[in-house]
Amino acid sequence: MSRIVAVSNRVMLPRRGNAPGGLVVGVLAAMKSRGGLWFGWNGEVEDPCTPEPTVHRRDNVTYATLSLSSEESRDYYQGFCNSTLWPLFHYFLDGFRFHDAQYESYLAVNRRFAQHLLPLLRADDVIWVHDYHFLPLARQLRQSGVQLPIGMFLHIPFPHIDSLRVLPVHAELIDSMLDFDLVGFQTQSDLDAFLAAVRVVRGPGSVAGDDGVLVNGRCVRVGVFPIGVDVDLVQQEALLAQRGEPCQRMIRGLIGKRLMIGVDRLDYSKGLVQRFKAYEQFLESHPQARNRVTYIQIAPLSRSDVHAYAAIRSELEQTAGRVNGRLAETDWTPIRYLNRNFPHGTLMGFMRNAPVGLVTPLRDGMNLVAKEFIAAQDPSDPGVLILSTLAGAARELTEALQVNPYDIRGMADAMERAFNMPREERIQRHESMLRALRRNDVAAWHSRFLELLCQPAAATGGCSFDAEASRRASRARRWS
Ligand code: ADQ
Repeated sequence: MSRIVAVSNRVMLPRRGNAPGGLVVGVLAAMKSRGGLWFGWNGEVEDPCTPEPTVHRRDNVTYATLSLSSEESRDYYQGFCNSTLWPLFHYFLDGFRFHDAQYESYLAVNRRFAQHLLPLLRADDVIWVHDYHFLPLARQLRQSGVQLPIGMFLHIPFPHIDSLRVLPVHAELIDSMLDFDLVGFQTQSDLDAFLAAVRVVRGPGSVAGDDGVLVNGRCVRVGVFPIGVDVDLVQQEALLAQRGEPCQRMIRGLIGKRLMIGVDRLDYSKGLVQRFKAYEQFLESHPQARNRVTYIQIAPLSRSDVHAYAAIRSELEQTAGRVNGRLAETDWTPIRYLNRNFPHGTLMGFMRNAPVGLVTPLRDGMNLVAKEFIAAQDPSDPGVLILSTLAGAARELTEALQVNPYDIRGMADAMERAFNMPREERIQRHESMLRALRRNDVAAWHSRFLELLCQPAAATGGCSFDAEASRRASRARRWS
């Protein structure tokens, strides 16, 4: 079996107290089950940056990491990754910025990482690149002569071409993505948006069907691979944590109030301000709920050196403060807002104790918290998930109470409905969503992706359309 080489912006060595985010959880699951090499940034910024990768081995995974220089952190990471690609791919055009120098830094970091990866590669490797930080990595590796299979999975949404066009280098980026052998997306609409962009950049003849793109006679396969969770593991974690001190303390702190929970990285894409306002509206229009429910929002700070993140943080503090100031009683705090990490198991225990889970991003590639909330529930008395239609997870979790995250009144009504949903209905919705979770769990996600990446294109039906007809069509277009 080939060795798997995973490449991601952030590589985290498993350590007690680490709270890995969505991408890391998925990659770690793939690496743990198959072993291999995990290569990327170690999260540190130093001048000068590490000249060579630092290598560690844990269980059957080798970790090879590099640091970033302060200039790279500013221009590549905070700049092009977090102030250009992240807002654009999540459709936040207000927050979008483009600077040539930051794009140059993005290319240079991709080049530097490719150069350091080269000597670590073996002849039988399969390379799996993750996310928007490394869209041009395959191009850099190919230019150095690498012919191994290289796949890319995009964890965040892929925007429609009409938004993507605002990025001056969009054609170049799309083109470089076509140096991968397989490009995977969370949902069908992300894939459709990518193929629409490819048609515009390379001509309609390059795409036929939705499983392949033809580039200079070579087939680049594309597909949908919704990321999932390890359902049994989450269930075990939730059960175990429920008996532990942190959960018991949380339950004591509720003094009998019913819990509504939100768990997110603090990011403007997660819709937290709208969520706080919807809760305020819910308490205003349903005064009987006051002093009976408590909303706990856990949101550890992320990317706090990017301006937009500092702004959302202060807006949230003000909104939570206002709601609590207006409505709190001596024995009741309506919103408990915590900017900190918890061990994963503890979070699953918190979720199991919550009759309502609130996952209302303004845009999200998938959202694993939605899936974890369902998996963590007690099947005989499950909680209700309120889920944004703009999260990738909404495509699978159709039995959640789906809401428009910009519709404050709609979300407030959903809270009322969730707290009062009869048990029978909750059980039936939960069963159906649990089935969906098991169909697309984290093992299915990585094994489907890697199987396809390891197979030659002809064996998988990718680019099964008539390549010669497609070439004729693009020649005809050039002359018309
Ligand atoms: P994120 O937006 O980071 O990642 P998300 O899907 O929301 O990820 O998952 C977050 C993960 O971090 C969950 O496993 C959650 O339990 C954990 N987590 C969150 N807050 C925590 C806390 N306070 N303490 C400990 N753990 C915490 C990107 C995309 C998503 C996509 C994932 C995976 O933006 O759309 O679902 O990758 O592909």
